[in-house]
Amino acid sequence: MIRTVPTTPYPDQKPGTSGLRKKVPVFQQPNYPENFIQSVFDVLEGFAGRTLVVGGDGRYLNREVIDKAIRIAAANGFGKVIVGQGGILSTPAASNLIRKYKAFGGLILSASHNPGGPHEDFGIKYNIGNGGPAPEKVTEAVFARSKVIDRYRIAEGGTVDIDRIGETGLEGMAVEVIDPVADYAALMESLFDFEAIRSLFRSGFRIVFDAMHAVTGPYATEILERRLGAPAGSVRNNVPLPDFGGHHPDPNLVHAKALYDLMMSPEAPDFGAASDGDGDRNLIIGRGIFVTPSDSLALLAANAHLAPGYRGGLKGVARSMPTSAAADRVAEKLGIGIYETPTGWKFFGNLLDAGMATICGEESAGTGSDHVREKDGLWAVLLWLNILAARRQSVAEIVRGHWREYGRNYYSRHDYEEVDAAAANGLIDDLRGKLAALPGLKFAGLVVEAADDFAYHDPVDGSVTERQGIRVIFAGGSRVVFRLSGTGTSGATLRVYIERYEPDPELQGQETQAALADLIRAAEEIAGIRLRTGRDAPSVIT
Ligand code: VG1
Ligand code: CO
Repeated sequence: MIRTVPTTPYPDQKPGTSGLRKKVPVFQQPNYPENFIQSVFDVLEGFAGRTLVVGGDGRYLNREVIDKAIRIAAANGFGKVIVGQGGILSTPAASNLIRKYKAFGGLILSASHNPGGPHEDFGIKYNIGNGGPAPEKVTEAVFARSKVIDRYRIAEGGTVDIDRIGETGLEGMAVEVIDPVADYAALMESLFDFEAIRSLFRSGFRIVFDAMHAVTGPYATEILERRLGAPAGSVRNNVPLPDFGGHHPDPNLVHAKALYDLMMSPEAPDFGAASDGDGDRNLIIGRGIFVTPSDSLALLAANAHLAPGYRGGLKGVARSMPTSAAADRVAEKLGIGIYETPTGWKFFGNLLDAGMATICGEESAGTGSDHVREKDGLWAVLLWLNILAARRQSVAEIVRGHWREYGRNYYSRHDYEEVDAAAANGLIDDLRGKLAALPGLKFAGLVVEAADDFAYHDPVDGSVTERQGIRVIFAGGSRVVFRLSGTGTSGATLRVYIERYEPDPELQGQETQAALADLIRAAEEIAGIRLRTGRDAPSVIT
């Protein structure tokens, strides 16, 4: 039976950098997910009879919200829902399904790298027909709608069994439960030289992939162990758990420390990698060497032609503004376009659709290409493996060779998490207010050459997105960027991004924080972080 249920709006359903993210108890309020999902459908047009892809990263609330989403979709007139078995779909796999089956769009349930469980985070994101996150004009419309919504429609009664593969129905809508891995694995086989990677493993090459008890477990086990022949046990923590085993499924040097320590030890395998809650991020560590995501983007762009899917070369490279300029030098050498976008994958969508960029990346451990419209953790791991299989050099040799050729961009991000929101906003507002006065001033002995608040002019649709981060630029391309996170769920998170270019191979072997020490002091002098946040040190350094 289809019912129209009266409801009252919640004022806080504003989608952030990637969708609506809140604590689980917030999502457990009466009608909270219903309001948001109905608000999404209310602003969309033309989906009657069309397909919706639904799936999530398996975190706490995943099943409940999937059941609601299917019922609300049926009541609103979708023709079909495609859902991953058990409610599981990684973010890139969902993007692929939307594209492959020409769905109208998809709902992805995840809070990505944020922790899960009854007191942790949950999230809902709407993706459009190109497979990518909805652009700002859609998310803004959803937010506006959520503030006035007064009813939602839902199909009640009947069961929706998301555990049995096959097609059933609900109030005239088809519900197809599919294997979450099969289509994605096939896509990867079409892009990479699986035979070359198999022979790399046969030669004794060893990998450890940490799925962090998140969504990539089943994907990595199928692809790395079953199809590529990595020894059983190469994929660790491979069972998705609703609370990720109590850890943050964030593949960085803090939350994937066990992997990092292994890779720095005498027992290190050749290659270490990890992915996040929803499978769109990647961490790459060679034996004895961590590869920064910004460097990884540059390296993948420089070597992508070694993989069959990119043999014809790249159309262009795009990176988010805070990502280091390492990729710019590769694009310059290849003679292809380089684009600088605001933080968040949704800004790459137009460039990918228009055929202006092939590979995109963010400093936050996200890389991907035009094969889907999301960043893709396992894709990055497989491209690395394909490159290693073709070059038969170690990760360290490849990285150091890259620095010698292009120069090294020392890079680090300092996060101050859960700081007082008013203090964080005040810090950014004050910086904004004094931008014009900064050029020519000296901080920690470094002279400011330019300062601005990044604004993006989309070259495809002409839209302008302002206030995307304060950039303070010093001589030689060194810079410090300040911005506030759009994905945190408590207080505010201040991110400070620090970068310095070093062309001289003799000076490329320094420890990162030491190499950036002057810039780190300059950032403190410019923004007064300690005084304003009351913090002596960042909560996370990556
Ligand atoms: C962070 C990252 C950003 C990324 C976003 C979503 O956003 O900095 O680069 O796109 O998370 O990643 P913010 O606003 O907190 O800095 V995920 O893995 O949530 O999809
Ligand atoms: Co993610």
